[in-house]
Amino acid sequence: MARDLYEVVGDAEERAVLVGIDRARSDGWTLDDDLAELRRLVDTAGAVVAGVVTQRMDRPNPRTFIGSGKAEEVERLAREAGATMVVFDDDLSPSQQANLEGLLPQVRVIDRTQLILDIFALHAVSHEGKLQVELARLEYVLPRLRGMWGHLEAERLGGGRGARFGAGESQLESDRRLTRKRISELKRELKHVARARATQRASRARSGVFRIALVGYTNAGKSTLLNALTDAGVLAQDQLFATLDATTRRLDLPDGRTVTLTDTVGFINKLPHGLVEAFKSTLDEVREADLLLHVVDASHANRDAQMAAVKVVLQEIGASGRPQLVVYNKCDLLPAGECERLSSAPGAVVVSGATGMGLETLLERMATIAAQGDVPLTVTLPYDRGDLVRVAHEHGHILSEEHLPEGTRLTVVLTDEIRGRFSEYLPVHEPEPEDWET
Ligand SMILES: Nc1nc2c(ncn2[C@@H]2O[C@H](COP(=O)(O)OP(=O)(O)OP(=O)(O)O)[C@@H](O)[C@H]2O)c(=O)[nH]1
Ligand SMILES: [Mg+2]
Repeated sequence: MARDLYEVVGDAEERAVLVGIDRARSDGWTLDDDLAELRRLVDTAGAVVAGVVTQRMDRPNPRTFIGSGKAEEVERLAREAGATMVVFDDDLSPSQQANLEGLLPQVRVIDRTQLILDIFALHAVSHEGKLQVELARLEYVLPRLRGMWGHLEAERLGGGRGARFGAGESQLESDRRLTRKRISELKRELKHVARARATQRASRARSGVFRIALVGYTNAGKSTLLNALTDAGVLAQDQLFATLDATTRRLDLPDGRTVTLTDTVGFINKLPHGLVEAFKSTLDEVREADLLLHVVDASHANRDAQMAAVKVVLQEIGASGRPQLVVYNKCDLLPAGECERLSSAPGAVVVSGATGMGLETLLERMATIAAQGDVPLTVTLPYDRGDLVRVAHEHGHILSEEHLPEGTRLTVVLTDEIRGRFSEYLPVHEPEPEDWET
C-alpha cells in the first residue's frame, strides 16, 4: 500500500542537511529564525543536523527550487557529511521535489510540511489523533505518488516501451485509487469521531459551564499551565508538538465557580494547511471556547513573530473573533523589568507555569471574566468613535486593546446596560464549520 512507502524519520542515524532561502520579507522572521526553528523540528524528529546551505533569492526556481549551482553544492555537502536526507525549510511542489531527488539521488529530499507531518506521526497517541495524522499525510502523498515510484519506473524502462506505458501506468493508477479510497474512509471515520466530540461539547455548552481553551505557539507552555492549574498530568516537554490531542479538565476558580480548561495542539509559523484541515474537529474546541488564553513563551527571542503566527492560524480556523487573554509564560526566565513592562499591557497576564508565579492573578482574571455572566466581545471601533472607546474603558472590563488601520480593536466585557451602545460594531456570528467532504 502506498503509505508504507512513506517512512517516518525516527532513526537516530538520520543525518540532515538543511536548506534555507534568504528572501526579502515583512513577517518579522529572519532566515536565522527559520533555520533555528527547522533545527528544532529536525531534532524533534530524531535526526541530526549535518550541515546547512542557504541561498539568497526572492523567487524560487520553479523546477528545482534552488538554483542548479546551489543544488550541486548541496549534493557535495550531503556527500561529504554522510547525510541521509536534505530538508528544505519551504514547501516544495511535487515536481520540484521529484526534480531535486533526481539531482540528489543518494538522499531523501523532504520539505518543511513533510517534516512536521513526520513529527505529528511520531507523537500521535489517541485513535482520533492517528486518524487525523494519517489523513494529512495521505493528502500530502497523493500528488507525489509518481515521484515515489520513480525508481521502480526507471527499472521498468529496462523492460521496453510496452512495459512503461502498460503495467507502469496502471500500477500508479492503482496506487492513486487506493490512496483516494483510504482518504475517503478516514474522512468518514473522522466525521463519526467528530460527531461524538461535538455531542460532548454541546452538553458542556448546555450545562452553561464557561469554557476556556489554551492556545499558542508550540512549546509555549500550554500543557505545563494545564498541569499547574488542574493536576491534569498531561505530557509537557521541551519538544515541538508534544501535544496533539485535546485534553479538557475542570477548574475551580477563586470565587467558587467551575469552568473547563482545554489544552490542545500547538501552532507554528507556516503550519501546513492540510494539518489544519485534518485537525478540524480537535480545533473546534478552540473555535467554540468562551475565552482563549493565548499562551506566549515570553522568553523566546522570536516572541512577537510567534504571536503573529498564532494570530494567522486562529484566523485560518475561524477563531480569531474569540475573546482572548494574553498569558506571557516563562517569566522566570525574564529580567524583572521586562516582566513589569509586559504586565502593564492591557489584557495581559505574566506568569510562570514552572514556578507558579502569577497563577493566582491569572485565576482571578479568569474568574472576573467568567463571572460577568456574559462572555467578552471583540469590537473594532472606528477612530471617530473615541466616545465609545471611553465608555468601554469606564464601564467595561478591557482585556486587550489594539490599534489597527481600521480602528481600535477592543476585547471587552460589557455590562448589559451599555452593551446596546456597541451593537452596530458587534461581530457577526462565525459560520458553522463546513461539513467533511467525502
Ligand atoms: N523555565 C520555564 N520553562 C517552562 C515554563 N512553562 C513551560 N516550560 C517548559 O517549556 C517546555 C514546553 O512546555 P509544554 O507545556 O510542553 O509546552 P506546550 O505549549 O504544551 O507545547 P506543545 O504541546 O509542544 O505545543 C517544557 O520543557 C516545559 O518544562 C515556565 O514557566 N518556565
Ligand atoms: Mg503541550
